[in-house]
Amino acid sequence: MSNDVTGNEEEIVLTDLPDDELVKQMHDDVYDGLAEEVDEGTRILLERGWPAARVLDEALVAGMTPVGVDFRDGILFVPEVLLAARAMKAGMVILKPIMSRTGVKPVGKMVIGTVKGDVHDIGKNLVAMMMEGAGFEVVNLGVDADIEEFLGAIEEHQPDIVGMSALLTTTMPYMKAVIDGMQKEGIRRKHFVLVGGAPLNDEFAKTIGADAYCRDAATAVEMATKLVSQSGDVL
Ligand code: B1M
Repeated sequence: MSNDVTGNEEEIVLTDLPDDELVKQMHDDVYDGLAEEVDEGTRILLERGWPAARVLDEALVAGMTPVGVDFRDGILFVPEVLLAARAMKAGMVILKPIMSRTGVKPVGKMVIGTVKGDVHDIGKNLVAMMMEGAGFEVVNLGVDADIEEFLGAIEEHQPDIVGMSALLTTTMPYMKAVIDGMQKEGIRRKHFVLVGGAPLNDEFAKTIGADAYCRDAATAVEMATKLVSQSGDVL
């Protein structure tokens, strides 16, 4: 909806908007938690020939950025942020199968989860989607995953890469607990460990004994692809 010169609300017809205005509208719709509109906008951009990765980056991820800033600054609160996250997911659900299809041959396998105590999954799911798009088979453990879940999935799926996500400073240390668990089982050197999440950095990854910190999904894909292609030399 928007106001016309008389102050009355006008219905915005998404299909009538040119690409740039549609993308701006989608940023507003993510911010306002309007899942149906984000779903529609995502479909329109795909129908107009946008690659799924571009829709993801320019319409959805860019739409979520001000949500993070306003949550941090106390302008938005948990319920609004949840709605925005759901709206973003409405678009991601459409993009996921398309991005998964783009990878032709399986490049490798990844087990990924958000660590125990942490329910943030938007970034982790983005990483999982991008990895699938790059041709990896991904086993997604969801959120609040404990050591036993990680070790069980590693044993069952024998992944090349173990990925962990944490968005809270209080849950970051749990990544080390998982790595220590792998060490204890004598399997640490059989798998690469990549970690990510907004509060992490290279130094932290090094300290806990991970192979690398990935600042975003694209870096995770690059790093995983590089490590797997070199794995003959390393593992
Ligand atoms: Co939360 N939250 N939250 N939250 N939340 C943050 C993280 C926070 C920074 C907001 C703030 O205060 N500024 C803050 C953490 C402060 C800190 O510890 N440093 C915070 C807090 C405090 C909390 C609660 C404690 C709030 C409360 O209840 N008082 C609570 C904790 C709940 C819990 O987990 N136990 C909480 C709850 C929530 C919601 C449930 C409301 C919701 C999560 C919904 C969901 O995920 N399903 C939520 C959200 C949405 C956010 C913000 C606004 C956005 C996070 C997000 O999705 N970003 C966030 C503020 C912010 O980040 N600016 C905030 C978009 C996403 C695409 O980015 O996750 O960073 P990101 O992922 C990136 C990279 O980091 C990287 O790639 C991704 C894509 O490029 N990456 C990886 C991530 N994981 C990776 C794994 C890899 C590789 C790369 O493996 C190989």
